[in-house]
Amino acid sequence: MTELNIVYGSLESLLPEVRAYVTSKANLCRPDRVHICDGSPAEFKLLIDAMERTRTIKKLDADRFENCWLVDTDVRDIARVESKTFICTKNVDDTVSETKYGALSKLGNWMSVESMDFLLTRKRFPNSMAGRTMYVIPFSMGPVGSPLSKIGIQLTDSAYVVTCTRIMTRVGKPVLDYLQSHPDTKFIRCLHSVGRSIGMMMSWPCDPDNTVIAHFPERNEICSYGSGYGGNSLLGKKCFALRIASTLARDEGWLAEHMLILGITNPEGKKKFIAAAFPSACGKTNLAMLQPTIPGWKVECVGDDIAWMRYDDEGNLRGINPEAGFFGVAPGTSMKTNPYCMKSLHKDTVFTNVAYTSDGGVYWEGMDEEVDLDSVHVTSWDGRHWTPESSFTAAHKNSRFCTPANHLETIDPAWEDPKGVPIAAILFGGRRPDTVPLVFESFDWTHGVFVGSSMRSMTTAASLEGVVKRVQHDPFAMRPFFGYNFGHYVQHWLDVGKKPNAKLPKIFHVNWFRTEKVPGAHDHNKRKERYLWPGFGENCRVLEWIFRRTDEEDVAIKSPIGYIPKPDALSLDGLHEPVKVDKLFAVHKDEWMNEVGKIREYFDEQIGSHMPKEIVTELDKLEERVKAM
Ligand code: O2Y
Ligand code: MN
Repeated sequence: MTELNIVYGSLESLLPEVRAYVTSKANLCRPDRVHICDGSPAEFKLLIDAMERTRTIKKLDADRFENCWLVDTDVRDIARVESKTFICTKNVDDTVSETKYGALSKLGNWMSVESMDFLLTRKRFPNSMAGRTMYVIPFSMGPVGSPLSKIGIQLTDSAYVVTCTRIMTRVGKPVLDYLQSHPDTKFIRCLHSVGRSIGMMMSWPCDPDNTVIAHFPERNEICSYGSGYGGNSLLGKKCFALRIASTLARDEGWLAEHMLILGITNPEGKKKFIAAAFPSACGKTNLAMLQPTIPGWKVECVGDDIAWMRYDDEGNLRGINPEAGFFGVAPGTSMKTNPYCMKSLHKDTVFTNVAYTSDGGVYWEGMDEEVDLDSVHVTSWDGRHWTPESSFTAAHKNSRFCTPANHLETIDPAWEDPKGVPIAAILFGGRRPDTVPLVFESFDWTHGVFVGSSMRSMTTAASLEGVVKRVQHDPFAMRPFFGYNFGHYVQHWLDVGKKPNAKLPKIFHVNWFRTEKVPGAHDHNKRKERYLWPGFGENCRVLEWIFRRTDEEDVAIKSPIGYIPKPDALSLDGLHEPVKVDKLFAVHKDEWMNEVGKIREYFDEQIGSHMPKEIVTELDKLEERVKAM
């Protein structure tokens, strides 16, 4: 045991249990220095200085961007790595469902606790922080002290990770003070190292060949080695707030979900809150920050990625956003698609892997109205001169902005309410070019759980491995984020619906991405497709129908897959272009027979006997209804 070289803060500010954790991991990783974070402006300056010394960070033009920064990562460290992400439990069944026909689980990777402990403590972490500073970040997921919040302690050797964690969570002194006054609080242990990279002056140290992200739900611990990027390294986000929290939620009777929360107010001033689950990079941030096109309606944002929901004493399901910032996908975000977001990105924001303009600004695909490409030079995220004619993209497809939630003009007044907000509706959604109508409502809670279980969506670039475009199963939009056996997770959702006195939210499915073929148009031998629905701000028309349904208004008719809007019930006044309502809501027998087959195959191969019978019955009932069409 060697004496720790504390260069900022004091060990005495930590509870004995936290101190013991810091000491034991420092002895394993051997940092040169230890910095205990307080979240102060002085600390921010130290972090920026450290990143400027290693040329990790670049300041953007101060006239247009107040305290905004650009970071480019190593080209091999640009997204979550699902194949290297593990849940480690005593029994394999606690993590993954029964698979058949020799299939590997697509709903999580399991490794034994012993094997992972051996790998981490003998191979990965020894000396991994040598030459660097270990930062100790006390952080709260959710408002400090809320009964719905949880606390973590992250140890990391990346100043970038500390800087982003200060935006994405509540860090430092308020958390330490809370722990001192509540010494029995359980905290989640989060260890992160960018790894034993060759050459200490590299601007983005990482160890991609040896990356591993391990979760130990039975001892509330996360260990991440080798990557400094996003979900791999900001451990409060996917690792804690989804994988570990979903397990805590199962044990404590609540829900930790990959969902945005928005507040919607009608012209009469009546307000409701909606939670919505979409797979990664499918427009959750845009929906959460939507600017309605129908007069008199208002949408405000509680959160854009994660929802923790729990019943209150009156049986209302109440949700909080456990985060304090947005780590959103940059490409595609523009004044057209998300004006409120764009306006909030001019202050206190860290951009990662977007392109740099010669006038000290940023650029990404979709920003063509905002940046005059004739008057600036653009350097791509990976350092190449870029023009609109280039054969490569200016920004990486998974490039991100990291920005504080409270800078958003439409942040909901209740976004930090420690009680959470009452959830009136839950939406599931995906990118489906065919088969799935713009919106449908489930018949009841059990049918809604089936709808969540059978979600499918086109792949996106949010994961390193998810680059080939195809429709894949993504149940509850949680495919990469389950902390335990998916069959047990579905059972937990069914149980949540059976709570006595529960005022259950209605469950819906939405699909903004249905297309039709453009007659006669061909592109490289492929038929061209166009969207049937304008999306973005116009999605408030769908939210309006959902709002009315939560008031039990008689604006729906039964279809074989669920309730859909009665003819004329969806408000279409003022749309710039007419929409083909018949095509948007068509339910085709052949497509749904195919859908039923795909779902059955997936349930059988991936979940087997772990799938609750009630859900298999829902699938049987869907098949009967479709056959009878
Ligand atoms: O690690 C990354 O590439 C970011 S992952 C991410 C970040 C913010 C919100 N959602 C996601 C996601 O993968 O769902
Ligand atoms: Mn996400």
